[in-house]
Amino acid sequence: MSKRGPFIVIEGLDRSGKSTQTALLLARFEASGIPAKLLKFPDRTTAIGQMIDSYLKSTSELDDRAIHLLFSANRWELVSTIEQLLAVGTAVICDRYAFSGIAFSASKGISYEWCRAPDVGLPAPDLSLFLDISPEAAKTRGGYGEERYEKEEMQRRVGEVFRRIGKEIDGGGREDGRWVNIDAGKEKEVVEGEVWALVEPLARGVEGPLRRLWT
Ligand code: 2DT
Ligand code: MG
Repeated sequence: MSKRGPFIVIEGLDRSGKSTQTALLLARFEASGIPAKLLKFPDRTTAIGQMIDSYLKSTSELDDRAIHLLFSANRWELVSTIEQLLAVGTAVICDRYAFSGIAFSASKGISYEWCRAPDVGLPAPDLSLFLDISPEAAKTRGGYGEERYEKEEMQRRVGEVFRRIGKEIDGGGREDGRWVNIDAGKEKEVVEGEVWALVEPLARGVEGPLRRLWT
């Protein structure tokens, strides 16, 4: 059986270097001659994504559960794209995924189980890397931006939920892939090396079917 592409998710707090690291990872794949595609959630280009974008920029208001479901729908509308890419052997790198969905909404006080439900059954990453940075270190990188959620107290709570998600995945067998916390406070080159060391064993393809999240 031919191998499918690996599905790699990079999660992290604001200012953790997610955009930088996902771009560097894509470049590593390209330099190795391995086809790869970088996706980003929320994907603000779709109709649903535009609603999310205006919510994040505070030009619209939405009920906490309604926006949560839009974030999830924004992933479901990309599922066939992800599946098709993986099937032809292309690596898919995602900048944020369902774990951000849970972490941010649960931080607003919605129950963890309610937050997880709409994402049950999504393609499961083969590897999830969490770029962890303290709010203090984030501050030294120029602080947070203007968007909703980019506040120290929110980021602190979000980090706690991310760590809970990671523990559950590590303790929950293989269905949800593997979760690794990375200290994103280090130099960008160091973080990049750690990321590639974890991704490289999967880079040329994965045996076996794509798993489903939390099933
Ligand atoms: P970026 O700064 O990465 O564009 O993210 N978010 C993201 C959620 O609340 N739920 C989700 O499901 C996802 C994917 C995190 C924009 C903000 O959107 C938040 C930060
Ligand atoms: Mg942001």
